[in-house]
Amino acid sequence: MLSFEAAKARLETAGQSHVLQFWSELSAEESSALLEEISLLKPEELLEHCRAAVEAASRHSSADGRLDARMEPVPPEFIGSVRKSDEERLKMWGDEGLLQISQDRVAVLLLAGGQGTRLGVPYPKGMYNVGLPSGKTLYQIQAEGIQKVQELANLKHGCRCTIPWYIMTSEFTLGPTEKFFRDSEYFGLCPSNVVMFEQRMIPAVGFDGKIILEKKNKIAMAPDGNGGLYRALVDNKIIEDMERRGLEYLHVYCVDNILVKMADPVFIGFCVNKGADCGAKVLDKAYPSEPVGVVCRVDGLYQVIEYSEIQPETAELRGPGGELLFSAGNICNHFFTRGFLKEVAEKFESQLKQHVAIKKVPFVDGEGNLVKPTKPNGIKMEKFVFDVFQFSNKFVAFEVLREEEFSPLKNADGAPLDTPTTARRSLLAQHYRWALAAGGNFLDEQDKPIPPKHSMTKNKDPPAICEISPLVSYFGEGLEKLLKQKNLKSPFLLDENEAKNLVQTT
Ligand code: UD2
Repeated sequence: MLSFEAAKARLETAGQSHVLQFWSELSAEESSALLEEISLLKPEELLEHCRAAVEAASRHSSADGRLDARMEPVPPEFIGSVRKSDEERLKMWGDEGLLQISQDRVAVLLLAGGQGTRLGVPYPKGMYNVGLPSGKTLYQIQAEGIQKVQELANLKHGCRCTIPWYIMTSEFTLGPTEKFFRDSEYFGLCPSNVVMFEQRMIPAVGFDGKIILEKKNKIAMAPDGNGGLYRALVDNKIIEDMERRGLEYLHVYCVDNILVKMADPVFIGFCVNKGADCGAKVLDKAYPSEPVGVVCRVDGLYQVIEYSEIQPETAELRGPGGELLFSAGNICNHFFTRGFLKEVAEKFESQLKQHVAIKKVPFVDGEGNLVKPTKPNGIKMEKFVFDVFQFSNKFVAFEVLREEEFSPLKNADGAPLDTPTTARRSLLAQHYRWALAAGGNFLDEQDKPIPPKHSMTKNKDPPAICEISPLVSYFGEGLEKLLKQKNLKSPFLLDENEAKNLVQTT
């Protein structure tokens, strides 16, 4: 444990002596917690962090550093696309992906270190239950997706493959996530193939360059952004772990998209087929201010300009046909080769851009009173996971269909978009479409037929409630043999037991 003198010396070097201003008032327990926190801060890094934060904040409010004038859209011919590809090509990519999976060369990595401030629940977002008939949480849906993809590869190639699941957490999410997985018995996955690790936390800084105290003995810390992944991979020896397991490809995704296709064989196959070291799924932006970054080129290099950093005028630019000029929306689904990750970790991590968010950070004032600021008072610095695209040797973008792949949970119910209700609706609408396509007929509670509806209004529930367990079908595959010409009473839950019943009644 760091001594008081050593902590004081460290903080003096970094110009942060105020952190100890309440020292004489702290209990033994409180003071050791503070010393512990200080022991994790390196004085030179802290000095540089605070300096950089103030500088970045002053740049943030000026036009310097804006990339809008240098942005170019990605030419459509450089984007692979589900919509524009025929069945045969999609099958070829899917087969390639399943082959790689069957050879134990593919893993998934979940970014789950965020605080989920907008959703406002006191537990990690992955533990959220959006109110599906099954009551499944996002984590469970993802875990079952992994199992199903493994099974599809096993069936096709007669193997017993594994898709390891790396989960990046932070100080906020590690404990509860670990407990949730343990209590849920890892949703049937082997615990040794679920690897949780922690990203770093960094202090929030005031406009005067001083780190903010959220309690008399606690520095206001926040995770270093999802681009903290690359440091965390090194800190936790994850690339070595991938190497040991013979993994070549990683599908990285964010926690809150209820339609995420885990280890999507088509996306993986597409990237492998193109010889890419780095790839991103994109979709047509729904409207100019949609909160997704845009994949574009800046000075010839692929980059994502985040929604918080693009100027509204740029986001609204339109092409000759009235379509958005910058329409390639990023959905935080990325592909990386292990080789590329290693290169980033070794050579480029320190060059990753620091993005600034000016936030209201609760703090203790000089008298030790907790203050909830009414206007922004703190600078938080974050790295973004996609900022490595510019270092890739071969980057590819892959356009997917929104109704099949993207419905994020960002806000609490009551907000107009991206809420538990919209996420639940998107999943149920998808499963309803799959069941109709497989030839199922829906009945209401009184056994009266519910007329099928092939195009649905976004803001309404589908005409019948149908939820299909990922353990039965993950991409809509294999449903015909179960549902064709079957009467399905809404609400209909197709889990493994129901699938067995249906097979028996065929
Ligand atoms: C992210 C993308 C945005 C778009 C959108 C789609 C980034 C930087 N932005 O924006 O372009 O694709 O998602 O939904 O990727 N996380 C961590 N550690 C952190 C911060 C976040 O692991 O320090 C995770 C978080 O748990 C989540 C993911 O990163 O799984 C995305 O974070 P977010 O929800 O804050 O990102 P958002 O919606 O602003």
